[in-house]
Amino acid sequence: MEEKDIFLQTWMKDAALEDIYSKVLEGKRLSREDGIRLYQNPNLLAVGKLADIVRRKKNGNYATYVYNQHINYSNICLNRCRFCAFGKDENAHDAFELSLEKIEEAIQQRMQEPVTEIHIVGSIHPKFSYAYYLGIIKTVKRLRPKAILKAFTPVEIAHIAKLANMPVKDTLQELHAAGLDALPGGGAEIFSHRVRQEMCPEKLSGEEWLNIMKTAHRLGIQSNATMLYGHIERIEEKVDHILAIREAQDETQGFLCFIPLAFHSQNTPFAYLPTTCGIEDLKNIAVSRLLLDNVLHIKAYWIMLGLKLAQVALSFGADDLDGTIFEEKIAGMAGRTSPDSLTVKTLQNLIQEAGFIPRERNTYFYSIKKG
Ligand code: V47
Repeated sequence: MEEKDIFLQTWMKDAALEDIYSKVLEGKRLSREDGIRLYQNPNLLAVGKLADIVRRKKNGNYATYVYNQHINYSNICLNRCRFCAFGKDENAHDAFELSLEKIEEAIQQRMQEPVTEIHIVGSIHPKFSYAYYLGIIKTVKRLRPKAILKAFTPVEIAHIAKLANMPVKDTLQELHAAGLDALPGGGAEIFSHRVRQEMCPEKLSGEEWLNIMKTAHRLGIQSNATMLYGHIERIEEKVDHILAIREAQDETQGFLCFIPLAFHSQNTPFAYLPTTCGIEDLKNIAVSRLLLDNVLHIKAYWIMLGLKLAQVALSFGADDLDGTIFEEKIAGMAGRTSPDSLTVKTLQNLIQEAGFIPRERNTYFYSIKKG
């Protein structure tokens, strides 16, 4: 055995992770109990090292970013989830809604830039019609025919299907035909019924969220998946959430990446909760990487993690930083301290300084070669 292997073996033994280390080396699937133990293990560096082994097997020395533009079409929301500082009543002073002309303006403002992905999410608006949602898709595709449109979480898709008076499958099919390319991973929160009752009782259930994603995948619409942590959830609930994604992925292979989202509590009834700490953030990235053997990419979403921690997360299992963004309102309204847009140069520097090779990717994680 080489000296470095002996060192690793001893380290993992000291951290009481020797058996999980063996599974990782053999490429064996980790169990629910393994997931709970990893979360409970106080040796963050050892857990991170395990995640890094998997990350390097799957994604080598590369870390990616995307040239994207986020647009939020409205924050006027019928659901009013308790953890969300973004959603507002119609008459709130900071409520907003974008007409199709305003969405066009937002896209026009960036037309000189090589945006490859447009990410659009909003709210469960009380008045917008099905035609409005189709209008968003058509507007984006008219102005930016080559960009990939990633829009509408399963929560919005369920609402749009009601407006269209059609089953979800037919609605997705129509939206896809109109130009919707992929779905973002939002709205998943934590699938646990207990947590949802407390935090977002009006929202789609975890099962419904998963079913809509699986339906989309079967129609050829790929998506991301998220998990919101750092509030009232328990370790077991996070592990079960991640394993539910893993199970769905076994069925459809439609998830492109997984994004653990750090909860920001300001301007919510949960403002008494402290901001997540770095240890917790890195743990969530690392455990997700280790449990999700069938999801190729883990995103360290710098908006929620902050730039410095997102950069460190690249050595704890993450292989993507998301992108240029331009305008972010969801965490922005909940006390985010990071900026809301980054240049490609900054993204590349963050990746390089972390010891990885930066690569621009598109929504589907295909490399974009320049020049
Ligand atoms: O679903 C809401 C979360 C999500 C708060 O798919 C909050 O590429 C923290 O899903 N503190 C929306 N989080 C964001 C999202 C996303 C972002 C970037 C990329 C992708 C992708 C998806 O944000 C919501 C919810 O889980 N959220 N409120 C909050 N106060």
